[in-house]
Amino acid sequence: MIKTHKRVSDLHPEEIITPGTGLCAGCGGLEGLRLALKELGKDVVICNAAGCFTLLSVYPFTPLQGSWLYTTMGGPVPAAQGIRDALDVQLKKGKLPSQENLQVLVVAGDGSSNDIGLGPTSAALHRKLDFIYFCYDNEAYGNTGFQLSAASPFGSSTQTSPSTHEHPAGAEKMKKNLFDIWKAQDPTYIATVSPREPIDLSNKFAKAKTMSGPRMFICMSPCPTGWGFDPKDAHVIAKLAVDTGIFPIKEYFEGKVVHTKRPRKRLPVEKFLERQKRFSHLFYPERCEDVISQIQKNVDDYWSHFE
Ligand SMILES: Cc1ncc(C[n+]2csc(CCOP(=O)(O)OP(=O)(O)O)c2C)c(N)n1
Ligand code: SF4
Repeated sequence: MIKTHKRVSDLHPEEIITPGTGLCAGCGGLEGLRLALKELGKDVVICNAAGCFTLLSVYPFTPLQGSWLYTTMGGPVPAAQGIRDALDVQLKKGKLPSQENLQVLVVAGDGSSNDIGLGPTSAALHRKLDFIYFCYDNEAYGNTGFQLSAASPFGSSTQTSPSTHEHPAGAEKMKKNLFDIWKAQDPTYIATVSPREPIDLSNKFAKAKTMSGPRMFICMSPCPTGWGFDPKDAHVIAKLAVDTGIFPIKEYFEGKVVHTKRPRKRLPVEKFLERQKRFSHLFYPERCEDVISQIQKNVDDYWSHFE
């Protein structure tokens, strides 16, 4: 039976990522990965797509206790396939004792996950590759200066989608629905998680660890540098994303989607938007009522299917 955590003091005390990394202070994705690795443990090999998290392990320094393979932006899943195959061959030949088997974990940003890496990922899902995918979703190409990705939300400003006279909303496309794209290929498990919901996150990783096949986590990753807020407020921003209903916390398992945390009374979306510089054009020099109302409507429409 899976042991479930009820309070933060139940979480594993051991840190698999030790303090002192090259990532920004207050990085929500890093907190998500720290919690995830507490659950997965040391026997993990990470296949990392080029992005911010590449700075986690820069040879010869690493804050990690497990192994790390750096790949191109499109390459982490093919790398995971190669490692899984190599482990399976060694296990089959009896050259690797079963207790030394490793969990293969992909760590990639939303740019890699939604854009260039999606084709190989879809192929691996089709082959039912046995791996876990951790997408830290900072809603842009963070490492290269915060450019628009397919996960950048409607109404946000990025380096390549600033608010202008002709394009006052900034990003004009809706965020790609990575959860549903994965769901269409019926993987073993998919979950969205937030670093501000550590019990929910940890229990989901504990559950996924007992399964095999493709398993996916999309981690809401407040990014002080790109989103424009004080690093000390990362937990507040992450909480507002859930409480406004902008970031639904859910899982997909055995054909069903279940919301594992529901905002009791959803706060207006502007409580989340007004705290970040990337949405400041929606409030100053004047309020863009049409864009704010559209964002609210999108959230209301989503939840109307489940209320
Ligand atoms: C094919 C390719 N194009 C561009 C780059 C340059 N590049 C390195 S990291 C990065 C951003 C990746 O964005 P994302 O996957 O969202 O991760 P994040 O940077 O936000 O951590 C880019 C564009 C690259 N490495 N490879
Ligand atoms: S730019 Fe954002 S996502 Fe990247 S390390 Fe810094 S806080 Fe994290």
